[in-house]
Amino acid sequence: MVNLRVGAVILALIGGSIFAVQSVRRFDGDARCALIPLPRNLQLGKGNFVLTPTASIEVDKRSGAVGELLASRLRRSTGYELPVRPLQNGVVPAGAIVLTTERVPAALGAEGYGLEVNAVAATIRANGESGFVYGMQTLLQLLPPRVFSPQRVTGVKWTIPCVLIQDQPRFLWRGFMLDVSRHFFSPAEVERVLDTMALHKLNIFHWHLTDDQGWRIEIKRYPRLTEVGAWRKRIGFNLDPGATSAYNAEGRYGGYYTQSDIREIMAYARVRGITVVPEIEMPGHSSAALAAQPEFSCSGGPYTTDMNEAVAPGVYCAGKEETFQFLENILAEVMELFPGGFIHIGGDEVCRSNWRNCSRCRARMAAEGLHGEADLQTYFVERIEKFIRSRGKRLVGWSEIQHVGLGQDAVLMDWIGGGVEAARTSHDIVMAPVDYCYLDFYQSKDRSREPPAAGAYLPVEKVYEFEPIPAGLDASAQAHVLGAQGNLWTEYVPSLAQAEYMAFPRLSALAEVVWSPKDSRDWRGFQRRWLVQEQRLDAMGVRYRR
Ligand code: TNX
Repeated sequence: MVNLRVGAVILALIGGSIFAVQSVRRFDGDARCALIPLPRNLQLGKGNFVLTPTASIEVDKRSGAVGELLASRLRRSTGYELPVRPLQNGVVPAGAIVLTTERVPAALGAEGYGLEVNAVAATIRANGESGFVYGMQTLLQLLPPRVFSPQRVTGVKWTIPCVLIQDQPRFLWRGFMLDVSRHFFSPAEVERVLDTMALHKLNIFHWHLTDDQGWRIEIKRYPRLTEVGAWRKRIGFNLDPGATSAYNAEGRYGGYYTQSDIREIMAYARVRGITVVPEIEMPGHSSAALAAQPEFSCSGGPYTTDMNEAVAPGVYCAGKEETFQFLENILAEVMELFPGGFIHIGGDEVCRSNWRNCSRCRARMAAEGLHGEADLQTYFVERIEKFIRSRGKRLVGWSEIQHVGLGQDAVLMDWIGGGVEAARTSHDIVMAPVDYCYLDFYQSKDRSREPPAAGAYLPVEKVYEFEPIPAGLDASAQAHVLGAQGNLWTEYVPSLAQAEYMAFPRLSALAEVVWSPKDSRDWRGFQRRWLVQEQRLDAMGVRYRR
């Protein structure tokens, strides 16, 4: 048993006499360590560590940035001005919080951390930045929930129970997707979303930046994409125009992120251990781009962003060479902004009927020996994939790219199937099946008591039951399951308040699914711990569903 062995190593290192050796499940009802997601191994000791205004945060080279982040978080709620300083010769001052790469148990890997809290000090050990980020989140969750308040809180004794934790995630890809096209969320709102992700040790923010109803990313070479494509006449989707404040001076609904907004958000994400995966939809879901640049469609337009259906007929012309030049120029700017390794190109729900009636598309099919529009879609995605690969990035695409002869590096994101087949042909996959991961679905069967949502029903208990590894995969195919993510499509989500209502508690349940060991899953325990998570979210001002 890996857990026991690592636990024993840590105990040997610090002399574990105050720790009763008991499993994590025995303690998950203890409000003092109601952690979400549940750590791999937790032992609760006797007594507390008390954080005082004279404490310090001791860091080494790899932990300086996280140390600063921790200091600023603690400053806001406790009012303590804790100095962040280099750990001197391993000497730990009494009352300190220590973040160190020294004596890290080997089994922890890149994202793991150890946390040892005793009456004298709280020590996080990790191999690198992400481990420190997760150790910090656990430390914060062990403090009274009001530590998450953005304002100073008085009258709270800032104690942490003595614990010994060894933790690391089950999956590499622990994602959340936000659709900012159907509804626009400001940079400040996106950063709040990143805060709630960080709280849950989620590490991939999939940013759905373009779709039929709005183009949200500034592209310097094609300014019309945002001048035209970022705006629509009205909010649409039969929603109350007062539900949002995202209007411009002419009263048009929408908005976009400048490249400098994006750089700021990227920095914000990076220190929180979050990789941002941008999505630029193609060849379908592209009405907003075509409203701005109709010359890249088959018919020449016109196209509009003003539509209330999730699926619209906006499709790039696959016959014109200029289309590919246009998309590659866009992707080149996107890759500059997003240093992470993944570029999502959508690929879902392509209305191919335009192609059937287009002489250029037919000429392309003839020239390339393609039999019909489905083959043309394959050609399209393969061509873009080659471009992305030539720039050293990995393409990610929705289920519909499954028939494409993709390079080995491409990743399939399964929403309606295709994952099993892709994993069997040694492609990495991310699971986001509609049955378990669609956070735009109703949370209650009694729709009259819920805000309007997408058609289906997905209660939190069902999300909690989700198993990301599809049945029937052998061990080598299982290794291709990078992880899973929750998707928040926003046709019916016009505000951050409602996005939070749709996301929580379901995203908290999913965070445990992707982080915690499969055999530690315990719905009753999760419900008890959720009551404490509610207090943390209250302190953060997050408007979750009770
Ligand atoms: C399908 S999931 C879509 C989205 C919609 C969503 C509504 C996917 C790849 N495409 O465009 O917003 O359903 O639930």
